[in-house]
Amino acid sequence: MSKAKLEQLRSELDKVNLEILELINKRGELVKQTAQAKENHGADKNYDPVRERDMLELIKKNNTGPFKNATIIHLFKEIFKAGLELQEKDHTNDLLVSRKHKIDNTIIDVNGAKFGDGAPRYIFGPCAVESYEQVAQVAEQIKNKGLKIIRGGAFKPRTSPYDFQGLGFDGLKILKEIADEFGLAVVSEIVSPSDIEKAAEYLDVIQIGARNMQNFELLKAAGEVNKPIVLKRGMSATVSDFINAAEYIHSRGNGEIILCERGIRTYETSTRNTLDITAVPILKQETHLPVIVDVTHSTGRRDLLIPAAKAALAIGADGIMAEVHPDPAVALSDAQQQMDFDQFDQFYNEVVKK
Ligand SMILES: [Mn+2]
Repeated sequence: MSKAKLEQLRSELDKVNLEILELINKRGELVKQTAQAKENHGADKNYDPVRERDMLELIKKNNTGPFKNATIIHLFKEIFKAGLELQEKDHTNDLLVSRKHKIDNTIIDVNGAKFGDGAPRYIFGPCAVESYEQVAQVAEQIKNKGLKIIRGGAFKPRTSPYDFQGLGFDGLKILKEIADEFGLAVVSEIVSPSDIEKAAEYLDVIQIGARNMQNFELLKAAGEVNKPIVLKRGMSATVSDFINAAEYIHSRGNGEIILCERGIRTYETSTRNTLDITAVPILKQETHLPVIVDVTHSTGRRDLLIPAAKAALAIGADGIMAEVHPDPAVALSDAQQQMDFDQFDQFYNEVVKK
């Protein structure tokens, strides 16, 4: 073969490559348009296995070689897969909670504490509401530090059904009474969709806990109420699961969502959960929502609260949640990890006041 002939073949190959490139991109455009047309018809399923099989059959029937059918099918399946990914990528762009949907940070004002405005915000309080006296003591500590928010659990989803389950609405009433007395806003967890509307009368912020992050009926109910939501990450939820859970709330009209990283379950046993610290900047990049870190439940260790909080703020968290109890040793839940008042002072001096 002459050198000139080889050059000519190579240049033809280059030309064919560019033609294939053009056709693949043309196909990508058509796939996107098809997805759009499907959506307009109310069909939400992008992947249609029957349609894919029909397309592959048609290709096989027309294959004249030199490639074998198996090779051709393999190549086309890759092209189809790339098309599907193109549709999926476009779909995440459409999420209401995504940064692509809204570039500016969502700022959520809770009793003057603006979550997402760039300054760190704090939510402290006991794990569970046990009595008026117990909550009032914590409220006084919070107020004396010039802080604005108290947390406390009235409905406690516990791992064991024999553990303290909380005071329910009686607990919410205690929280409301004390919050009014001390000028604080109240954050508390709701576990049942049917309680949300009634609970909104007592609460300033509704928390959805880790164990309920994929309780979709609860998420929908939270999306229909006119109160900010603290949504905790499920202990086995990926960042994508977490973002989609937030989307459930936003899709029903309530865009005031504070995401709370609270640790995930791993094989590590030296902490109660593993604080997924990089989830914070990922969530900040992927969504426009404020992101806070619960240092109590992620670590499960009092000695790690301060370093974990410092790390969370250093990596870009909009706030910290931590549990404080007048006498943690006798607490009805999470006795191992709540701060007493001396530790609260220390936490305040080292983390909040700086
Ligand atoms: Mn707790």
